[in-house]
Amino acid sequence: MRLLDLSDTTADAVRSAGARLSDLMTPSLRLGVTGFARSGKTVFITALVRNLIAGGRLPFFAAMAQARIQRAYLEPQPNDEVPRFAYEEHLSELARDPPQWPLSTRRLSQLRVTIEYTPARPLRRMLGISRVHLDIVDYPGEWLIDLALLELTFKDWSRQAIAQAKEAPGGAAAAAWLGFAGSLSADQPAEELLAQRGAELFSAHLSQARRDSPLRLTLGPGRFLWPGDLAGSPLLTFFPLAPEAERGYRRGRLGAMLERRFESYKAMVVKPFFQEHFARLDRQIVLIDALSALNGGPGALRDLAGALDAILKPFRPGQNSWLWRTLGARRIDRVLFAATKADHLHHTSHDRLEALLRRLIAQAIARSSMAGAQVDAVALAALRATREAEAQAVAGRLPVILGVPLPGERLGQRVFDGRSETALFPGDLPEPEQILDANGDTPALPELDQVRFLNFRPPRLVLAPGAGEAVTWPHIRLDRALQYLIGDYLT
Ligand SMILES: Nc1nc2c(ncn2[C@@H]2O[C@H](COP(=O)(O)OP(=O)(O)OP(=O)(O)O)[C@@H](O)[C@H]2O)c(=O)[nH]1
Ligand SMILES: [Mg+2]
Repeated sequence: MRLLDLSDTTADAVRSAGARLSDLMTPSLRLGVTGFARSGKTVFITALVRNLIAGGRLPFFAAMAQARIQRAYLEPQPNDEVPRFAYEEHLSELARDPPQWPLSTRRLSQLRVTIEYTPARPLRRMLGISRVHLDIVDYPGEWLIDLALLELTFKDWSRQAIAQAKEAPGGAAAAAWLGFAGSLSADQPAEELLAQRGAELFSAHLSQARRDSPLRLTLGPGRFLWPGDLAGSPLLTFFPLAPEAERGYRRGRLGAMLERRFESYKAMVVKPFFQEHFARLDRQIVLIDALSALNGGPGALRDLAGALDAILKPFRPGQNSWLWRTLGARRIDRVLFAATKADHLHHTSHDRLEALLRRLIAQAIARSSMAGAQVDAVALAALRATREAEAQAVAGRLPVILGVPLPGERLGQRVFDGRSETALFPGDLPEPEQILDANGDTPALPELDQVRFLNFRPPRLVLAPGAGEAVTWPHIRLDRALQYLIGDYLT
């Protein structure tokens, strides 16, 4: 071997060792993005990544506004066992003609964006460009609600779930499951086929209850609704059974089998999720579709308040001491609650939406005590699908929004075809105190009946701008959310 070859190879080895070393020293920030089904998680993550990578217009995101971001790019994610967030696919759905919203995604996924930036602090700036890995973890909000199961015995959970099923108004699936479960005795022999049939009927009831009232957010267990990679797993083969007596179940009997599987679900599904994913997050954003809850009326708002309360459970110290032991030193220090789809409202109502969200979470926080974590609220639209205008009405000029309602959306008698732009007066959002009173109750509000929101087509985006063309990604307050969630890591 010639000397030159050797020295080349050595230099390369030194270089790549250097790269590995600096990668080890690159801090990573794990951001959890959660929210209930259809709350806007996929659109939010796609928007966040796109705006970081392509340099979007983000005046309230200091590092971008001060032109300190040199480069942001996708890198292979660190955890091989977690599916990658399908960023490119979602972006290409938005770029179709006509543009489409991304398809529903209901499992855990992850994406790593590496950001290279010039530090703002003079001393650090002398050291040159810094790097941070942003690991974004997307998971269903329903899984957070499962934390409550850890405090329940199989019998308590069964009582609750049966009472809930009886409340489901006229649900055929609920009746079918209740009929089946009611015909069984805890003392009959444990048979696998019974467990499977019961679990199928129970899941069908939960899915129908959720379809009939999408805003009943605390239905669960979460994996029965959104199984993720557990679809078809024996860990989901159980169902609630009316307790017949306080004494324990006999070995080899149906009651004992279902109870054991319920305990396995807690030990092998719920706990590992908190240990492996939740406990390793640094920051968290909880996306909330408060406008759909407003559309659903007082009952839906009450359900939302209850669900937010449940979502905050993991942040309450003492309630689950094993969780706090697991969280250890590294624990979520900032949580942002975001009311999504703010573009369904005229900007004159954005502050009210934010204030309503603050009121909703204030009550949830008052009932707990959020150790350690700072909490804030924002009303945002990750991808703005509407424009604003004024229309002349008899009563004067009305602030309206313009957009293309999705095909099949209805307003009174009118059914939209998904092609034509429409001007809509969504109504003024009432003051938050009127919507939620001091007791956290939601009185019947005639004004609320006049507030109506439609779903719109996404806007046409210029994703590959030609010379002189700007990248377009209209949004509302996405930059403020970014500043709160990651801004301090880029100083
Ligand atoms: N107008 C408007 N609509 C939005 C926005 N974000 C989401 N949406 C609407 O909400 C729907 C759901 O958004 P997703 O991002 O898919 O929500 P998700 O939480 O990932 O939903 P799942 O994967 O089904 O749990 C979209 O199909 C859009 O109709 C937004 O910023 N503006
Ligand atoms: Mg999704």
